[in-house]
Amino acid sequence: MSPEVVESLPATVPHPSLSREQQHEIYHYLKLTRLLEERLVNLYRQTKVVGGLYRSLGQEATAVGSAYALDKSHNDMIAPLIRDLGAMLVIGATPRELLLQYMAKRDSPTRGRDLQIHFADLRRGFIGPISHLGDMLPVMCGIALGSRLRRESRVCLVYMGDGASSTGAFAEGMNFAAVQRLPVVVIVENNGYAYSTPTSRQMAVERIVDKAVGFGVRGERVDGNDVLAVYDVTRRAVEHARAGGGVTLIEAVTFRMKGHAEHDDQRYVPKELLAAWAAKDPLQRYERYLLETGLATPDELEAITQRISRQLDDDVAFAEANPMPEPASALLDVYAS
Ligand SMILES: Cc1ncc(C[n+]2csc(CCOP(=O)(O)OP(=O)(O)O)c2C)c(N)n1
Ligand SMILES: [Mg+2]
Repeated sequence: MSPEVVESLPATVPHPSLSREQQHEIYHYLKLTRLLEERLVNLYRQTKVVGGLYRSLGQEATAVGSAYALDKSHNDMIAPLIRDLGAMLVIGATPRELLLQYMAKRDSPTRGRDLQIHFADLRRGFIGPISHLGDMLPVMCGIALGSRLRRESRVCLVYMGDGASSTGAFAEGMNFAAVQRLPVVVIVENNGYAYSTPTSRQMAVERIVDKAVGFGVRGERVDGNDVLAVYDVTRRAVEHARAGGGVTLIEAVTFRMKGHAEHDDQRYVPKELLAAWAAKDPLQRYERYLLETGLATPDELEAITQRISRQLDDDVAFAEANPMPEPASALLDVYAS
């Protein structure tokens, strides 16, 4: 079973509640995610990226659309995974700090101690991924419970892969969140594979959203390549959670267009499957929508792209010029005193 294609119909009228400016902003984040990753691939090939590079190519709409549905005025929070660069950007991580972090440079958020998107900023509302799959959910349950005890209105959004949704940590976290009716939204990004294992070889359910029934929570399934559909479904889940309704499990059906990481040539993925999903590219699809509804002109989209490219030129130059950390700094911030 490869993910059944749940394609939502192409929208032909402007979104009823998002303004033109907001929809341009969504385009900015989709494009920024794509172009930043392209810069990272370049740096990786020059051996300037330390560690692995995990692309979100083809999945950008899931990360961007869901994070865009959160509300900063309530201090909502995300727990991203490796393929949620777009969500990190939406919530406020900057391309410059991400480039520094991928290159483990002196002025990176973790000063070279960790890599990729493994860093946190509670003020901006993101916690760093834990490598152990599934564990972000129990951690976010703790944050959500703590917030509720302090009578805060925060909603916590947790990202999971299809593979992660087969772990014990996922089951424990779902059950705890469900029984406590925590203000948690879980997005399972069903991208067809976990490493080289197709979804059908690591779970027996046809639709991941059906797992919601077993935990007694709301479930919704969405076309993960339709950024506005992802936004709508997440917005509903966030409002439901904030009103005290508890957890929603969202299955976003999408596809991993690259291997697990840059070293993986994904020869195990059928070519026809890649071609079929390439035709559903989330960025092109959103571009078509903006142009066909008259929400943007080609010149406006080009101007957004040019702005991003100039910003990335500066940020890449800055990150490349930044030195590696001093070896002695490895001991800083390790002990409290
Ligand atoms: C508990 C645990 N088991 C195995 C791994 C090794 N591992 C890292 S990523 C990955 C595949 C993840 O697949 P999925 O959850 O579908 O996310 P995707 O990479 O497709 O986004 C595995 C097996 C791990 N990090 N944690
Ligand atoms: Mg997967």
